[in-house]
Amino acid sequence: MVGHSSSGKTSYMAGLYSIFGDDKDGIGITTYDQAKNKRLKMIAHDIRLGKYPTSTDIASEYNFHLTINGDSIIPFNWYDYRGGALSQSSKNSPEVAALVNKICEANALIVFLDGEKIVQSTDDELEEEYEILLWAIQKSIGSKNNNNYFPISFVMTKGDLYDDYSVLYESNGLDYFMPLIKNIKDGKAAAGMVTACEVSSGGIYNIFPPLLFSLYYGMSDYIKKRINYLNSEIESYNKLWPNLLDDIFGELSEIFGSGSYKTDRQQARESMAKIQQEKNNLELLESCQKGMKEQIDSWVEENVILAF
Ligand SMILES: Nc1nc2c(ncn2[C@@H]2O[C@H](COP(=O)(O)OP(=O)(O)OP(=O)(O)O)[C@@H](O)[C@H]2O)c(=O)[nH]1
Ligand SMILES: [Mg+2]
Repeated sequence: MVGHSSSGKTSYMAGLYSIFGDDKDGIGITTYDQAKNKRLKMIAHDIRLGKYPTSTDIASEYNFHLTINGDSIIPFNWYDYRGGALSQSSKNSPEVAALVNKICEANALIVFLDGEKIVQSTDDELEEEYEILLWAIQKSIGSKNNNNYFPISFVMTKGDLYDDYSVLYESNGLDYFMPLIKNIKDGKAAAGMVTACEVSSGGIYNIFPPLLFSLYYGMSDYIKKRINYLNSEIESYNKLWPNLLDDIFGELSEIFGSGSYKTDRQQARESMAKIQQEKNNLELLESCQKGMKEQIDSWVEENVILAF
């Protein structure tokens, strides 16, 4: 996720985690990093009491696992890009180059637009604020392969400041992004959406769409690549160790105990079991795609998101 300082990235992440973190029901996210787990929950707890987090002064990365009904399915990394860096940069700065690289490597992008700024800023202020970000996103899309759609979600934050989200949708700031939105719509490299959210003492609303949109469009490429890789691993294990999976001898040596060392074959069998487990997980995820698309379509119908 990328967005300027104070656009609401960390608050969003904490809001997301407070609802979907360690969720045992349906889709959830979890981190085994106990310190981060505690910190995210603490931030959300504080926000509900009206106290926001301090600014993220360094870029931080969360190593999450996607869970389905509490079972860990795939690992994914979520990068909280330090917003402050963008305002002080020029197009040729190393920080901007690093951002472009990061977006190129990513499976999904969530752009945070400060709900206060996009409504209040003048054209000049918007240009100063968003020119580099817009340029970086455009450049990244240009270098994506066109085999599948790269998901880009624009999240307008701080929706609680307005009686109606239409203020955000009709803002000068969102208008500034229209050329990029049109490019995404007309091209085949990316799939885009806009939504508004709020994370405040009044409640946490509308934070699931960017996650699901990112997952739906971002994961098919990942699943394909991973399954191809796992299949090639299975093939090479099978060549080296025929009939590894119904390895009776391995079972027997486990029962009788083979001393303090593990045989190569036992090790291979364990690796093979892990590969099979990951493949099962990926296939389970793949089977959720249809349901995810239906959910996204119903959000479009209900104007919760605007897709393009
Ligand atoms: N009213 C309202 N204010 C919000 C909301 N989200 C964030 N804020 C305000 O915006 C400030 C910045 O939020 P953060 O989540 O820290 O923003 P950030 O994008 O992580 O900022 P950096 O870490 O500096 O890049 C908070 O201190 C709040 O004052 C929201 O949903 N509603
Ligand atoms: Mg932050």
